[in-house]
Amino acid sequence: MVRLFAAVPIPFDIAEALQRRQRGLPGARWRPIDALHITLAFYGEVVETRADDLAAELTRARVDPFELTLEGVGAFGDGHRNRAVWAGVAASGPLNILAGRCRAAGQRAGVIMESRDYRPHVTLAYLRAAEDDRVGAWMTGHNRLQSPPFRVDRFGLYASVLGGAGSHYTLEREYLL
Ligand code: 2AM
Repeated sequence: MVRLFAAVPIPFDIAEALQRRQRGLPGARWRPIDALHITLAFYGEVVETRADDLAAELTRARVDPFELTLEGVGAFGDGHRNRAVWAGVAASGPLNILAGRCRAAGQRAGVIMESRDYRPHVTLAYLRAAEDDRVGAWMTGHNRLQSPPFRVDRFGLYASVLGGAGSHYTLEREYLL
């Protein structure tokens, strides 16, 4: 079994600017710079043969290259506490279409997909017992985040390997738009 997701990688200069915001929040486990991405579709644990089918189906999940801007920050919680902080993504039709096509590719390959709404974001940290007022203060300090627009001309199929210091991602296959 392999844990898979499709994602848009964040260009290095944009990721470096995000990295400068990864501080000042006790309890945050900041994600390393090479792990920063925008998930398009999450496939979960998939058997290897189905992973091969998925990789092939994703060749049909194409849109023309497009531009994205990162905008604002936020937090995801589970109703009790905040679990992650993230950078937001300015509304993008092409991104939503690409995400829908990656989801459809999963369904064609026989992956049982979760039915969550698609909320594009770049997770900056997972939180371990971070205090709500500190999370609020960090968000207030960064809510004017606005990246320069960057061109999206590829996406990847990534495997997520759970490790002691958080998940590590490996690029399994890259798709040029
Ligand atoms: P996250 O960044 O908000 O945690 C690899 O885990 C990627 O798939 C992450 O970007 C993660 O989002 C996303 N993802 C979507 N649904 C997920 C789920 N049910 N479990 C784990 N990761 C999920």
